[in-house]
Amino acid sequence: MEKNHYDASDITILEGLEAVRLRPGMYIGSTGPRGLHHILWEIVDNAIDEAANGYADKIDVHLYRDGSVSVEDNGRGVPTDIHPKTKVSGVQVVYTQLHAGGKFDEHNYSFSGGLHGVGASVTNALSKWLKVRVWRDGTTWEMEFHSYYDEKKKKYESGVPVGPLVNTKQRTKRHGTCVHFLPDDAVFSTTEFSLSTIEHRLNELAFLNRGLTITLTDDRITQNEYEAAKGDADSVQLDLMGSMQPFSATYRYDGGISDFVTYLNDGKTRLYAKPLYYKAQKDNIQIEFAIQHTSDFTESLFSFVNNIPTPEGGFHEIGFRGGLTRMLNDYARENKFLKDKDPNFLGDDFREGLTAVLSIKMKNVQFEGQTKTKLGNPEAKSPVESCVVEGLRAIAADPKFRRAFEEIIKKAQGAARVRVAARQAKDTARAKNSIDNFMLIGKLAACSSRKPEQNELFIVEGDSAGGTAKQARVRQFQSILPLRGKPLNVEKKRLDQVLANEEIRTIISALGAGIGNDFNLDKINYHKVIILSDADQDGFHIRCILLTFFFRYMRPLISAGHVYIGMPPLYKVYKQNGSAEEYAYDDKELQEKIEKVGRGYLIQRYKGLGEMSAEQLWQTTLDPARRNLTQVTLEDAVAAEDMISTLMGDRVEGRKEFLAVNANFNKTDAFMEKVKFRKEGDDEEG
Ligand code: 1YM
Repeated sequence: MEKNHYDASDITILEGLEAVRLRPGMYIGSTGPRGLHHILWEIVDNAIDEAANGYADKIDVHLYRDGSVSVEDNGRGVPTDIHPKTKVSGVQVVYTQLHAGGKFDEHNYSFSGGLHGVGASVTNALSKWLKVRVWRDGTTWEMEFHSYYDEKKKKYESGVPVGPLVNTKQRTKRHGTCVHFLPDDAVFSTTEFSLSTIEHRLNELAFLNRGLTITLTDDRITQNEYEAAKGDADSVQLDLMGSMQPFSATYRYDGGISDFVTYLNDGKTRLYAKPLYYKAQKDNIQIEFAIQHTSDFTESLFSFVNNIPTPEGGFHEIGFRGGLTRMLNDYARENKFLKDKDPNFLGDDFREGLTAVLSIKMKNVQFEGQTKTKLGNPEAKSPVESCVVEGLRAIAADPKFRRAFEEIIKKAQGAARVRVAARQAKDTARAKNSIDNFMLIGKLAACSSRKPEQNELFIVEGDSAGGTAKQARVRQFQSILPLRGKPLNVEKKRLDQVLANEEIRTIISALGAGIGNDFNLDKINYHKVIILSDADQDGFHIRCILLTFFFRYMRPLISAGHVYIGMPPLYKVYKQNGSAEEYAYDDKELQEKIEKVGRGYLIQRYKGLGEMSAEQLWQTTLDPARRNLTQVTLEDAVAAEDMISTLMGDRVEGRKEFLAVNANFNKTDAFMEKVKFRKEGDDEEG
């Protein structure tokens, strides 16, 4: 391993990589699972850019059993000629210089660099080894880099070339680039790539890059194991091939983001057959959108800037919404859906049941917001707005789409009618609020502190468990709100019906921050809202209903990380004589605790929270020092949307199956897989 740099010109370069080693967080955000995947996205981004520029149409991602990963494209191949300024090969520049500069990043690189875009050299700096193979000019080139501890210098050397770029002289007609690397376990807290994260992102990239074929292979798991994990147990026994073959999948969408919308609306009742799609370039911004309305009542807009999701929205979304409202109001008036004396529809009316994907590409993006996923470029607004107006006009002019626009207007008319009714219901609810506050005195055991940052609201299933929790809590900062029955399933209800439900109103007034568009995160009375339900089907259902409610009507509460799941233990392992007492939260832990307690152990299985004494409930579930809380995050709004409609929506069959599979929810929880959770105190989500 003593073969160091072979060329003097490496020195300055390597100082850059050293900085990356020293402060990985500055370059990739964290050294947790997010950062690990980030270094993969850097490489994938380069391949995507090559495809977006029209030089490649295939990308293969391969996960290996040794923890390494490779990305291959069939583009031009990273340049192999000598870079005039640094006097080393293009390949070496790309993998050893931060933000590969010089002649290489003038034109084509214009659209990359957003959340990612720190460059492939960062991947190299944080890998044990990285191997590049380039097929270009009829031959095959190879170069390898490694990171190691230098005993003499007493420090880490990162991303050092093992040798120069070599022309292997293997003649080939191929062209393209393959990058294979092993993330350094000295850098990352975990080096295990998540198949579901990668699947999801590659699928998304395939939607966003129409016609591009992306394949994913995972040697770590067989096709059968994958299907079994997905719950497709029946097909497993039959498929002999699948028991040997590694998991692999191909993503390709010739309909691009129109296919994306179709996918998002799967299982929903669509108001017109095909999504409406338009693409244009305005003021150096590439804009495309696809929309389709369903019979649902909520809006799902998924926006992207340079292929990066922007769940926090920003100026492009503002432009999109503005354009939609303007064009559709004009259309409604021109076609006499609105009489002269009628007021315009509100934007909300046109967005009821709307599923939309908006994808723009622009230079110099500025990301803002809590998670840096909000577009902060004001200049994006007006081009997007005029593109939407122009696009929808062009589509509406085509007689084929006449019915679609009629349906959209009809839907808006319904929404406007309900809006007026909801306003009245809300006023009633508000008037009733003072009454509710009285009722709450009996129901909500409020804490004494007035500091929302410290305060916790436990929403507890059942009056009896609620009573125990009231005894067990620390009065100063813990509030208890027992829920009587199952709260209303909010998925298919309109706002006015939701507000008419007593349990829901109780939660709204306890939180004190309003609901829907009026929801104001700054006003919340609690920074931890903890759902505490039994470890059985009913409890699981209640939890899902509450999460759906928060997802639909208080989404910022989830995105800001204020919602948690409290995990009561499933078992107590103890000795009759009281010399030992341990709690286990799942079956695996049960085995551990049995071993710990040793001979003569007894097991108590908790069927519900109500079976616990106040003392036990405090020790296991309420005490911040000992409890097991999982934070709910909206890592992935698409997956959440999907799961919530499987659980609660039209697809009743899927829901039954799901509940049956997940009856033991502390152990295998597909919901948890989809709507990602994180443990209290973790630095990031997985
Ligand atoms: C598996 C990862 O990196 N492909 C890739 C990268 C580049 C090119 C082609 C490329 C770009 C340009 C010209 C250009 C890169 N080149 C550079 C740099 N796949 C992967 N495919 N010729 C080839 O942008 O002008 C950085 S990435 F800087 F060297 F041009």
